[in-house]
Amino acid sequence: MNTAKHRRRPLQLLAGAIVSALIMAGCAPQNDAEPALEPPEAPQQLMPVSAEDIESTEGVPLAELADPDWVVDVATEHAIPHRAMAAYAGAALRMAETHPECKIGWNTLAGVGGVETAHASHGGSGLDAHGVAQPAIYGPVLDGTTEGTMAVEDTDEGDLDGDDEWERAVGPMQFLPETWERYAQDGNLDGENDPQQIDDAVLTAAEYLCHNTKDLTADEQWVAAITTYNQSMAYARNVAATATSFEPEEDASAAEPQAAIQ
Ligand SMILES: [Ca+2]
Ligand SMILES: [Ca+2]
Repeated sequence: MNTAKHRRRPLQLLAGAIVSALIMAGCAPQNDAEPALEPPEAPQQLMPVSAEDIESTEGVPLAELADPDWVVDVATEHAIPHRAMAAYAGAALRMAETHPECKIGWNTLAGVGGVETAHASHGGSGLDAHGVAQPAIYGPVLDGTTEGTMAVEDTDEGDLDGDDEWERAVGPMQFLPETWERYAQDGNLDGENDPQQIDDAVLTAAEYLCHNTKDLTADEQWVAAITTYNQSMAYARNVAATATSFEPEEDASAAEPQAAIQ
């Protein structure tokens, strides 16, 4: 039984959320342990195909914004759960309307979601018919006793993370409760902001990534956004590699008919 392996991943998941919270509190820690790594190039920001008959994303649940056939095809191609793919795609379409300057692609969100919780499948979880992680996803208790994590005292009285003494990162996109409270969005339009619900979590991540960012197609700004989510160049490189892996392969035979259409 490989206990160490099972324990390691949550530590990786949480490093960034912790740092994000500390940055917001104005006391970013030194990051001496990590060797200097070159920042990655920004992945292409990929846009989904919209569902037919949608003139505005306003008032439409995130999961209904992208073309359902496109969602299934791309999700299957990249082994992303379909429900998570619908959320990534819907969030990119919504943001294109509400924050066009940010240019966030579905693959940046899928890169974060993939690295954080393997698209809400971490620890045997999965998304139910409402897009809610079952069982709910919680990071380790941030009481400072686990190597690689810091102590983060409770801010939510246990409402979101079930712990009224310390904090735990919550949901598919691993938000600390304090960060969630600040940026929370209602992606599925059910009137609740639920960090365990994939549309809410992904749209909140998109808002967070675009909050101080002008253009995610620029290398420096993409890296700045991702390292705000998690202040680690290794993390940024990991997300970049994951997001880049979703780019369509160059296919000379496919290029010709597309060129003909134009
Ligand atoms: Ca708490
Ligand atoms: Ca909601």
